[in-house]
Amino acid sequence: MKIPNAILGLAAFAAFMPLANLPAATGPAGRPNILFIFSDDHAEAAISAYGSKVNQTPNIDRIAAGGARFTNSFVTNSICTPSRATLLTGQYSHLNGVPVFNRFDGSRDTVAKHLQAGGYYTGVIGKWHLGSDPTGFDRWIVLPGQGEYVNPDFIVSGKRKFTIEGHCTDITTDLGIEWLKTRPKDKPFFLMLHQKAPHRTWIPDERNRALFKDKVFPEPDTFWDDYATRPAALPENQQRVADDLNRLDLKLEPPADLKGEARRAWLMTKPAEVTVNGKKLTGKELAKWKYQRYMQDYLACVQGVDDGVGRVLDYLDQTGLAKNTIVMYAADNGWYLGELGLFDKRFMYEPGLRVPLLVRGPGIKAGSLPAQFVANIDLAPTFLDLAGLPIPDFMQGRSLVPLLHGETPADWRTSIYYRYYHDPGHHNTRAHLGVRTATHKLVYYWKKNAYEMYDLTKDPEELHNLLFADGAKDPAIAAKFRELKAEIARLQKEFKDDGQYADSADWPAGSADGPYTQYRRLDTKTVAEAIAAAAQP
Ligand SMILES: [Ca+2]
Repeated sequence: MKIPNAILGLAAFAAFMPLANLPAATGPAGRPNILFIFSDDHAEAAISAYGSKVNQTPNIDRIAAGGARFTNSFVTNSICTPSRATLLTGQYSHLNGVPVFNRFDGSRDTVAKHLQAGGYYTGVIGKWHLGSDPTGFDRWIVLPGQGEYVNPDFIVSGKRKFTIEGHCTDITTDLGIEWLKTRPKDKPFFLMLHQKAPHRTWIPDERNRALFKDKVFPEPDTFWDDYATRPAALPENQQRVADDLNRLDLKLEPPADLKGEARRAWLMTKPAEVTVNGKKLTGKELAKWKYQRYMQDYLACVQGVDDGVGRVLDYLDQTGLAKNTIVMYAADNGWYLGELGLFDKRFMYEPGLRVPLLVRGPGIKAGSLPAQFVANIDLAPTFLDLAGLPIPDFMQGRSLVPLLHGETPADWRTSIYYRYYHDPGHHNTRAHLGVRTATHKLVYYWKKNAYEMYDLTKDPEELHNLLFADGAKDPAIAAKFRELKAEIARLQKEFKDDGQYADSADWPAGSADGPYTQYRRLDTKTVAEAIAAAAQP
């Protein structure tokens, strides 16, 4: 067991967490509540506190203004299901058994089980996407698989399911507030409030759709990137705005006479020609139009998430809970807003690797900007440390509590190890691993035995692969290449990555998408009825 940092660095917590009571103290006055708000595919570049050029997120910004905004926060495998398994276990994919979209084994040890056993009332609401039912939670209500944006189904314990009418983002927020209202008041709480939005296919609520439908967004500098110097994986990727958005993504209306499979096939087609207001668009002109359509709906979905954050923060303020509640906001993976011509995540270029992380609450200095390298493996240890509970050895991350208190442990990490497996998989994105340091990045496409290396100080947009052609003949480049390869080897040893899932034949069985067909269907429910149903075993 590692000694909780909350015990070591107690000064900021002393006012409400007496040393003598640690770690057994329970009750709302003894330990902080933890509200973790998670969204799906929310780019750091679509948050105004992070300097967004395309939208304003006033409510997420409230967390930054009242607390800490991490400026170097990364993800270790930039897709949904693996990120969620890491969130629960504090482990890399190769140890938690979820390298791709496979089912999480609910009998594994998780942060929720430790918090529950440690006296917290625990819950998860919304997007789960781990295939198995949640374990370690006192009251949970989650979407089956990816879930739906409009009139979504939810599942609860006892293999039951029902529909709640409305928009998923608003419903998830309402469920969160109802959960808080009806929770037992004699324990601190740990609530994971997980929005489905702004995940593809980007269906916003009507009020935000109306706000964004005519907005125009600047294309990023690298939107027309030709991938010169990076032949290993970018040219064959299928997550390009210009070529890979389908008619459903673009909200094009199918001909009325199309039904069933024919209608579905029409919607799944990636159009090379679209008629807009009587004008036929192709080529560059069409790519530019697709970008606007994509951004309008994506950012409208983000706005719904931000609205929800605001309502939850208001509830905490109005009830007085805010003074003893840590609120965290994060996203499950990075996201491309047209950088390198891309949408989606996966690639460990900066937009895919970076994730927002904002934290406010007791003991955290308002407006602080921790710049240390942190990753999603650190979240589970942080929850436990905040709760004054020991961090089990199986967790590979470190508590962020010292960083939240303005301290920098002398041995804090200076590099991030990354590994993406889903190949063959969605979007034809090639499997890769790599390391990011303060100044450089090395990417290795192991199935192609191809490397890319970038100097992030001179080339922050990662357009110039230093190893292209005869690049490695330059002695300085060759030396940096050796250094970064050695760093990858060191990190693989530290994190026990033996390449367990490098071959797709070795991926674990089971799907993150269920099946949920055998779950018993109940009548449509209101939010209050749904939370009441979730309380029954
Ligand atoms: Ca995601």
